[in-house]
Amino acid sequence: MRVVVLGGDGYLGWPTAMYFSKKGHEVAIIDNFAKRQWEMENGITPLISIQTLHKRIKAWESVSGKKIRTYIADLSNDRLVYKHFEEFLPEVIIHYGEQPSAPYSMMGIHHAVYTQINNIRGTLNVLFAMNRCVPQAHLIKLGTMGEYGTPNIDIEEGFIEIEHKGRKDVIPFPKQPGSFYHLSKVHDSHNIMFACRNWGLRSTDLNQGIVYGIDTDETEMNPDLNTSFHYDELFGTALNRFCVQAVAGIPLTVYGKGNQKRGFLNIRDTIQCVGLSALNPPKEGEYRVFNQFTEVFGINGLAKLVQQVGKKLGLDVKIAHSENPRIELEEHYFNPVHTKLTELGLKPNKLSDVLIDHMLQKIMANKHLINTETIQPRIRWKQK
Ligand code: USQ
Repeated sequence: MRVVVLGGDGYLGWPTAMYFSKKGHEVAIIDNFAKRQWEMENGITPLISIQTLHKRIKAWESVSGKKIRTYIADLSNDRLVYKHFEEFLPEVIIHYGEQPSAPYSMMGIHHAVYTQINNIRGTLNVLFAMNRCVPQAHLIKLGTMGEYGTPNIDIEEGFIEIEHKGRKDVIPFPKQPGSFYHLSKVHDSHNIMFACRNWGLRSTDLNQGIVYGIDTDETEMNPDLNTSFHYDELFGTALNRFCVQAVAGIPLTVYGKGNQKRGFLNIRDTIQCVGLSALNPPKEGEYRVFNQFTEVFGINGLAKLVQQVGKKLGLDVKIAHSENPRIELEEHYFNPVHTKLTELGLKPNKLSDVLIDHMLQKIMANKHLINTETIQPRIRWKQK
């Protein structure tokens, strides 16, 4: 298959591109290096520095013998999206090319507006370009479990059957997202569903949970193939942050009571889920939603796990509950359905002591690179 990875220079995009390339697919990356710019804007870097995309691609070619094509383009530029789709003619479009951080989107008006314009416009351009150049292609779009929020009922997989005044219908599950970033994904979902219904496009919207992990099989092949592992307030997700804090000797930053529950998955499972989605495309005109996570954890539980595993490695890990910088429920019901990817054959890499041990050891080997100034949360959800 010809597979294009939008945002192929990122934390998930780069390992995804290598995975499909290794499987023998023809792979191209489209990226504008926006993530590297957001890092510079905020004075943050991944823990282990990553190579330029050009060097990564060369390193990949030397270990795998396979070429990955690159197009440097901003998805906001519709002409470039059309041009590159016309040239590469992708059969599968994997779309990670968005601003992915909830805190970044909550920094203020400019960051909120930027996040929504960047994400929604980029996705609209992809839909129009797909419709014009490759209407039979399959769009695999990274959405988020955060689109649903934390309602007091079971979360279904995209759609819910409702009986109202004696009539029934299956409609999109209600959305109650918790940040302007998560809202951007909701708006994308509506636009994609509309394009499928109107133009007959096909798409899988992956409502992904919180990803953790440093390595995939491909990144481990050569240090120049590392992916960007963040631990700062903006781009570091909870468990990744806790592991770095444990090594740095900083009390784990649990926000509020820590009883917030979320769906989590290993970075290896992101790749596996995207792979399964690509191999099992939807029908023409079909818009489907998969809830993409493997396990539910409470934030306190994760912090305790890191503390326990850290202790075995001689780390004295403390846990500190700080005032929650976000506006979110700290005690809530959370029971999302997630069977569709399992039905397609997903074999989860579940969180274990061994895995946390592996992450902690890798971080310990790079302890000197930790910038402790970027760890404490500064962005508040409440605007003055
Ligand atoms: N949290 C802490 N301490 C921290 C960081 C986070 O207690 O140091 C808590 C947050 O308050 C929240 C939970 O952990 O309750 C998750 O926060 P997060 O920063 O790990 O994840 P989030 O902001 O929700 O966003 C991440 C990704 C985003 C993806 C989303 C999936 O950055 O791209 O869409 O996870 S989900 O959360 O399921 O919507």
